[in-house]
Amino acid sequence: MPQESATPLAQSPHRRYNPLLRKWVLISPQRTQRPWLGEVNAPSGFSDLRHDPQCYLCPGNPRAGGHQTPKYDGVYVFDNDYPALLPQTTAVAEAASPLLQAEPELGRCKVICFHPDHNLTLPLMQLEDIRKVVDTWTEEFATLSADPNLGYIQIFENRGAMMGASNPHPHCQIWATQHVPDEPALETETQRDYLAEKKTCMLCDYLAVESKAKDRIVTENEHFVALVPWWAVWPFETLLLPKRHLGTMPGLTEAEKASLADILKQITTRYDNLFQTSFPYTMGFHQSPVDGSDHPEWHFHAHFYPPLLRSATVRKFMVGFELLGMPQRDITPESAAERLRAVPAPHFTLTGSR
Ligand code: H2U
Ligand code: ZN
Repeated sequence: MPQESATPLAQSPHRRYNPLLRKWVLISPQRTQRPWLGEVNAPSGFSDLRHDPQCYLCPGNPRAGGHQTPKYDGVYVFDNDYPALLPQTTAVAEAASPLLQAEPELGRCKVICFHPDHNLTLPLMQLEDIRKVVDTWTEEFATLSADPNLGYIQIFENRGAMMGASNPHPHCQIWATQHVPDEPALETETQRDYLAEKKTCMLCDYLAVESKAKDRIVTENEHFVALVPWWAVWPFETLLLPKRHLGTMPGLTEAEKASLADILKQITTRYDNLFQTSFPYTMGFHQSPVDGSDHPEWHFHAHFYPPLLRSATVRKFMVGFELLGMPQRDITPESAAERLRAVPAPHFTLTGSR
């Protein structure tokens, strides 16, 4: 048995449990006692180009398959011209073995342009314009959830080439699927089991713990909290939680929608300011499945998974031990939250640094 001592978590290797996904993350804070090694890159990732004639998401430009993006002036939604899922199922051949299972999967794929301006990312958008995006997400969720063929709706944004985004024009995607995908299916199971056992909501309880501890909270407003979760895998991963228990975006009040727009602007601004770059990430909303069952266990939330580690160019790779064993991180979630709290709040491009 290895010797036990009372070394604080901030100094010794340990693992932390993620109850939403029933997974562990290895934390090795002794590798970088000080998370900040002083590397600074020139401000990057921003462009002054408001309209790119080559961009298929800019108003009035041609898209694939002979489509044209109209001259929109707010938020613009269209069916993905290269959808990963199709609205009709096609039968698949019977498996030759139970070890070779396959089943059809139908779905819908949409693209949502946040704004006509090619270079206007969420942190640079006006609050009222982000609010229009929140309203569109809510309407799209409500419409798609009425389709009896669909069981789950995933809204997500891939931002930056580092995350595989094919176009810098601010946009997100919706993939709505017949089956509930693995990650939200597991979150459904863990939240359901927690509710059955404790008679309370896991994420309501978690938020109460974090609100008391305070050291992982990055920012909050009247209705939302942004925090680096206890079990964060990515260096500056955050979780956005509504303070009230609700399962889906259509359950948000008008005031909560305004608060959601505000917390999105706050967190994405802090991200950009951290390394003075257009901070890459995958973000997405996890909402209750729309599979026809009641889901009292579900607490609506958003995950931000950003890959950057120390600067605008140095990223965390999930390779080696992480790929073969379990995720690992060096800086503690508490020091990541501290870094994100410490950055100045106004966006750096708006404060004269470029
Ligand atoms: P990403 O940048 O996150 O890859 O999203 C862009 C989406 O836009 C992508 O899914 C679609 C791609 O299929 N697209 C169109 O629908 N029409 C086009 O003309 C080009 C790209
Ligand atoms: Zn564009």
